Amino acid sequence: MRRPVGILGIPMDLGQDRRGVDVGPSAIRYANLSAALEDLGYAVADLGNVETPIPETVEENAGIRYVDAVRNVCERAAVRAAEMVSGGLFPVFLGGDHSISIGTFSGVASAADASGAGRTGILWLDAHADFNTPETSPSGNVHGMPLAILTGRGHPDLVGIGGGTTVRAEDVAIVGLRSLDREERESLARAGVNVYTMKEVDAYGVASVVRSALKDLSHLDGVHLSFDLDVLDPEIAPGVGTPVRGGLTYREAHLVMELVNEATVVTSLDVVEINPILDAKNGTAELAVELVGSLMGRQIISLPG
Ligand SMILES: [Mn+2]
Repeated sequence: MRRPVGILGIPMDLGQDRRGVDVGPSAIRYANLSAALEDLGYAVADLGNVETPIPETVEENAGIRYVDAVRNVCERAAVRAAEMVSGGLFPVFLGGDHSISIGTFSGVASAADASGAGRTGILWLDAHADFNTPETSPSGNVHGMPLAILTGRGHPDLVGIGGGTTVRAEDVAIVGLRSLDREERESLARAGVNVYTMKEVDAYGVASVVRSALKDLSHLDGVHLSFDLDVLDPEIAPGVGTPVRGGLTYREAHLVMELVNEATVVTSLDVVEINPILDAKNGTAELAVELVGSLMGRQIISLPG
């Protein structure tokens, strides 16, 4: 039987410069995420939001911006994430900027590990690798660092929080990459993460790329899908924190989700970096809800029984 879905908002915008992604959870709820999942036959529990301070009320740390506050929010998110897993829910986390994944992945992976459910990997759908460390980051913004942190690289206050689980580089696949900082490129290449850029998508087709990425992760017991809306082309998803031209088209994005659904490997989900202030009539959040529907089993033709 399919697990009931738990929804948890983490309205954090401390990991980046532009305001607006803190409104992401409201925008996705306004686009009727719960109803879309209930239509697919899931029981849905909305568990509200993780308490998150606004930048005006927290102290700026030297070096990495707001590192203490980001850490606190991620610790809280990790606790809630672990509770969702041990309560038998399929967790859907609504960001917020991508630094929430430091907490969400740590929480779900630690709980899966502790319960004997085994090893969890990551499918990272993103225009960026988010693989900066404090040494390589041009901005000091944490949302450019979560994947490095989750593999054990980065600021000691952020590595190993929420149960201490890190992920091995070979248990991670990035799809849709098209923008890297110079030194981040070197560290990503050295790390041994499975990487599929938009060049591979263009050359081989998105179906072939997704199948390869799923094969890279096939040894794992579970996969955390971290879905940064900026993997989509800004023409179809203008309401994101850091848009980059040349992303997935509407049909490519649905096909990614449909193929991932067929593989039945995903055990938890982040939906991050939606910025309603930069959006047009909430279209990016509505698209996110559509794509989550495809990930969770909506079919163009569904046969009875
Ligand atoms: Mn990202």
